[in-house]
Amino acid sequence: MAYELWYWPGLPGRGEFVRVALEAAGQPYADKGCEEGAEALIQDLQGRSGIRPFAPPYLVDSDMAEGGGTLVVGQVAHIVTYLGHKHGFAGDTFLVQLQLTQLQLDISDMVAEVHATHHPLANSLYYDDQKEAAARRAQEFRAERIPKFLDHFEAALGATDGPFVAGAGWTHVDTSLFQLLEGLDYAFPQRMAAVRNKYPALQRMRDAVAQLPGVAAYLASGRRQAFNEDGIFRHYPELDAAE
Ligand SMILES: N[C@@H](CCC(=O)N[C@@H](CS)C(=O)NCC(=O)O)C(=O)O
Repeated sequence: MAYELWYWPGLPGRGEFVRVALEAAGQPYADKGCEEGAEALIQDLQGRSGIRPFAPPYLVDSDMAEGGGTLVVGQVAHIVTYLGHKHGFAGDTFLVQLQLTQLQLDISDMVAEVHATHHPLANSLYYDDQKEAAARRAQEFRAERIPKFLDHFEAALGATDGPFVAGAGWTHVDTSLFQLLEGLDYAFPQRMAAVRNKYPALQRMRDAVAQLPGVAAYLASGRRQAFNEDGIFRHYPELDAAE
């Protein structure tokens, strides 16, 4: 198998953005963190030298034709863009490719802000140790940041006739937006219910991604991990509200 995905077991987290892109593209992969556990992941990462991934997820591609080497790619935005270039879902022209990369980085920014709603002070502290700051951060995220980011993605989808951001063919941005919306719905169900009607193009894209044969098969497979309170997208009822 050409691809190995290394990510923490037991949570969809950032690894799921990579999984959805691989599944949409019909590319087989070994889900190494899930198969071998967290200790194996730590050992694998620490065993790598030189320019190595800073943190999971990372993708190992042992099928690099040029030079015959093994490539290790870190950073979600970079991984899915790499896959898109390799398998033809990163846009047709250089200009579109650049725009898709930009949107992919915007998605990474929003994901980091989602994480900050439950970990506003420090990643090393428990949620329980930063609940007060989390409540303030989540209130600001719900009121200001969700509309600002979703308006931005809705406008991007309005640039073509859709259903995808680059038009009729899906790209890595669509699979990532799909996963982002899934996560936002899990973490902030009241807020998302309140704003959902403002984003018809996002909803249409999301439905179209879910219907891609590879994604539909994955969703029906039972292999997709459920969201939980260990990942990026956590549902803490006290952090959600309609406003
Ligand atoms: N910007 C990176 C963030 C990677 C990241 O924060 N990974 C988390 C898990 S979702 C992690 O294990 N971080 C360990 C650390 O930052 O020390 C990406 O998008 O891939």
